[in-house]
Amino acid sequence: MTERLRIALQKKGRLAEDSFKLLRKCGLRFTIRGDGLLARVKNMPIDLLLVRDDDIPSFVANNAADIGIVGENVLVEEQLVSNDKLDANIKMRLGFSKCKLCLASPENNELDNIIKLSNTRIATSYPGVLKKFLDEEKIKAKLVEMKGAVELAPSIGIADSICDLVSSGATLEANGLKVFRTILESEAVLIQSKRSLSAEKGILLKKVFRRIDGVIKSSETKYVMLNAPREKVDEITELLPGSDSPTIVPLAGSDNLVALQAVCTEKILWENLEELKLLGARAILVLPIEKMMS
Ligand code: PRT
Ligand code: ZN
Repeated sequence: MTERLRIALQKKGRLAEDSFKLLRKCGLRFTIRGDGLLARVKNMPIDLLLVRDDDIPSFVANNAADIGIVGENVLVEEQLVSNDKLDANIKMRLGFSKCKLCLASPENNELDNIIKLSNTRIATSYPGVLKKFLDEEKIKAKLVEMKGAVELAPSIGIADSICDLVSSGATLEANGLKVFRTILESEAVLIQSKRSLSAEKGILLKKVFRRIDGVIKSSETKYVMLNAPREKVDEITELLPGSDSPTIVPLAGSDNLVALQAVCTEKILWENLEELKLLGARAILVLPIEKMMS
């Protein structure tokens, strides 16, 4: 019987949809039902284990899943608070669910520097990460552990400042709080244990990694086509973010214009296009790339 690879994913929440989308882009076909703990991938020997994000590092470490997708913040916290050393390590950074774990305090109060945290109360859902930070900074403060709604702690009088995740900053602003220090930057990561896998699973896992890598690379990679004055080709090539050796094709009926085509591996901004235009580039097209394999 074919062994099935098991991937632990968040069932519901901020990571869930992007994790499903990533795997679907990798060619995995599956349906998520409301109540199920397992979703079967129809076209590959893979099962998806759908759980709360906090359980993902220990499930990977304890062999309930072979790999998992989780926020780096959760992985680091679980590693710090777990009694045994967790065998769950970052294999790939996935580039979505970016956020920061920050210290923030009520606006207009003098708690605007970590030195001033001594002997104060800090509310957080990340006691492991916060304690490590405070120990490294040699600051003694009281941690008030909360499971959620950490941003309310100062206004209800149970803490002087908070240590919480921030993405847009709107929640902090709505609660009159201001960030004064970032202690961890986070994004979704793919994690794996150091356990060795059967040859069969190993081959399948390599295939999944190669596809994920291809999806991540192709999301920023663009195919650029433009017409350029022949004598400006070198300067124009230098301006194309993350491209090497473009294809240059003569343009029918024009002696001094060429068509240039290149794969750009870095983000292309409007500013890049404006600079290209200043050098004489015309008819600039930036096209998405759906799949890549090198
Ligand atoms: O139920 P389960 O335990 O699986 O989910 P959860 O409720 O613990 O986690 P969830 O779904 O809220 O978040 C999952 C992961 O998404 C986190 O562990 C982070 O890695 C990542 N992430 C990215 C975030 C945010 N952005 C984020 N903004 N997690 C939480 N937030 C919170 C933030 O603390 C604030 O309270 O969202 C609120 C809005 O943020 P602002 O700054 O945009 O206002
Ligand atoms: Zn959670």
